[in-house]
Amino acid sequence: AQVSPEDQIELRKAGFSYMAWNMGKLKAQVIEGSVEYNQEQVEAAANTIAAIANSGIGALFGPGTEKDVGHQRTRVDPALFDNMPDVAKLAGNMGTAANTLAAEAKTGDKDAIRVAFGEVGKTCKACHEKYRLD
Ligand code: ASC
Repeated sequence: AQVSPEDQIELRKAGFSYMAWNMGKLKAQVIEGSVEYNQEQVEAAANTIAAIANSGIGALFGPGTEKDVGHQRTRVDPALFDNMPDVAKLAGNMGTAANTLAAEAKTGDKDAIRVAFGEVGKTCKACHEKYRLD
């Protein structure tokens, strides 16, 4: 089904926000310890991050989504649209790192989860530094 440029921006932002929310849960439980570690919740958060990272969210960076549309604001750098092979590589790295995080979450090995969490964070940052404005 066709998704309008305005809806593509809304959906991709929702996807990234939902990933960020789940990264926050992991941060609280395995990095900061501000929330007690819960195996089921950690697994669910990691699985959710992996699912979104591997969902084909890149398809929501279609023509006409290089700038704000209607009510939707975007911080995307228009340069992203001229570098799709690189973007696909960065996205693939995120998917791979997120799958590793999900696998480590399943084991419950907190040290391994911390490392895998850090690796996922690096893949978020890699794309932001290249293709997100401000
Ligand atoms: C998050 C989040 C990001 C990434 C990034 C990692 O939890 O919202 O954008 O991690 O900060 O460097």
